[in-house]
Amino acid sequence: MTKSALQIARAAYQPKLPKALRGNVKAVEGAPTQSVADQEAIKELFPNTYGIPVITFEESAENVQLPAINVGVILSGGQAPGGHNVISGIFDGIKKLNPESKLYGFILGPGGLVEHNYKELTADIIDEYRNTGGFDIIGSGRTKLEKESQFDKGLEILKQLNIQALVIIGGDDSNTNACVLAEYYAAKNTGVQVIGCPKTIDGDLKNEMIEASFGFDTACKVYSEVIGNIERDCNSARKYWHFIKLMGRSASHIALECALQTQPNLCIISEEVEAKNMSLDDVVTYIAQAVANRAAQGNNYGTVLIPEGLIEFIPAMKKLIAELNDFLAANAEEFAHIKKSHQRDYIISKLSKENAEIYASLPEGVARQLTLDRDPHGNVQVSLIETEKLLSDMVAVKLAQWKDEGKYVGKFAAQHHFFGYEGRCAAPSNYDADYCYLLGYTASRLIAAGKTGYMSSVRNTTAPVGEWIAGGVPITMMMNMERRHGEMKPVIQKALVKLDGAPFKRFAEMRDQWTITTDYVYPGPIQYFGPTEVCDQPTKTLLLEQGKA
Ligand code: FBP
Repeated sequence: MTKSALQIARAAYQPKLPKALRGNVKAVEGAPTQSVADQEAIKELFPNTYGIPVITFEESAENVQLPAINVGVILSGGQAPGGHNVISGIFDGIKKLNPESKLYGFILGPGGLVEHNYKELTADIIDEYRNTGGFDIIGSGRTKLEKESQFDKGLEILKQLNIQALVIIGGDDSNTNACVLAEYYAAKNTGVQVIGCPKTIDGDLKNEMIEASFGFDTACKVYSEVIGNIERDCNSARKYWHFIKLMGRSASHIALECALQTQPNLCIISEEVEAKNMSLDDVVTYIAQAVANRAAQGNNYGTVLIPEGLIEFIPAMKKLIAELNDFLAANAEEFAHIKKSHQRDYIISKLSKENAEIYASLPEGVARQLTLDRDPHGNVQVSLIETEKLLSDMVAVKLAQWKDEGKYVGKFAAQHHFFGYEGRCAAPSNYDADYCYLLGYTASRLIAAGKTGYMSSVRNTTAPVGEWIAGGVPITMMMNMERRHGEMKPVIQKALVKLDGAPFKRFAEMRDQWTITTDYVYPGPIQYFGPTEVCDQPTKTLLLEQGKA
């Protein structure tokens, strides 16, 4: 395989370890825990994994040699930079405990466990993937592990390979499923432990004990590099408004972090739109007003960041999507037979009057995108909805109207961008390379300590790596009950942008100035080698959350 010069140099990077983990460790147990909400219900559903303590690993003088262990690993859901380092951390961790230990990777996500599709990950394979982006070492998938028949089928192969522990690397839904699996295997006394690792570029799997989901740091740096480049182009040509949609599913963490890094003229935060009960027209008016204000100063250019989940946070659109979800779920067969050219009218005829009116007002493309297939969790695939085009089209219409009324003088020409896949497989930044390796290494220590139902946790990550704190957090501690597909289910609470949190507050303080002045920041590409202030900076979100910016 031909490798780039950077790939060759980067392969030699040795992730840093905190002092406490460099030698022998001991697991120190904290007080019993409880779930964030709905304690009684969660306790009843997870009798074997509820209430267990938080674990912290500390240095130990005792050198414990353990029998060899076999471990399985699964990559679940969307790619995020650093997955390969989690796997190399697990590998190095179990080999250090006993060189005879083995690591098996299940192919293409949770489906690999159920279908008994696996491969042993040997040292030569692992070495090929150290510090690289992507999930291609074993591939990823979105099969949901939730049925007992799947758990039993998985158990067959785990027993056959003598696997004592399974590490599931995934987002909130995959870790919820990991916890259900841990409980099931514990209740059946199978002897199989299950450990989760917090992954997702979206940044929405975080709480008091999990500072960040891995991949968020690198993905935001990649997007911010390109947004900075666009801003510079924008400020050079001075003739376009750039509408940039950013991945991130429901939460606006990516858009917010990129705004803090690049200081665009505008950034919409979905959580604020919902809190202010804004309509689509309110959002359009807000953008159009900023365009008009800049035009009044002779600046017919600018940059707008839009989170991909925005549409679902506009209360009226949310209602429309909910009705569409129910309707399409119940009438999938009939809808599939409607000619494409008749689908719009068909949907309008089936919706309630209020929603039919909103649906009819949407541009053709967006209306069609709202009826596309749902993901396995029943969600609209927001990455497929071209919100950036929808908004710029509607802004253009409004500005034309204002021009007729003499309220706007200027030119409006838009360019559209969507950044998502570009950042999900980037080579992990030093932060993600270290963080991920350590999440994997810590998972191996949780396994060695006989733990199950835990998420690998690494904290204090705005300090130098030597001071990072490694341990495990009971997954039940992060759970609450939520309605899913009409039923109450235990799930990990999704972390949306907090409007009273420091990152949003900083943005809110600065945004009016950024709208009027052209105060762009150009972060440039991720640096892997060089001074620590250039190479090892965590995200602004994390620094602000920890009171360090
Ligand atoms: P995860 O929640 O699985 O980490 O997915 C992240 C994500 O990149 C979202 O930001 C995006 O909406 C989605 O995946 C796209 O899904 P797909 O990869 O299936 O197109």
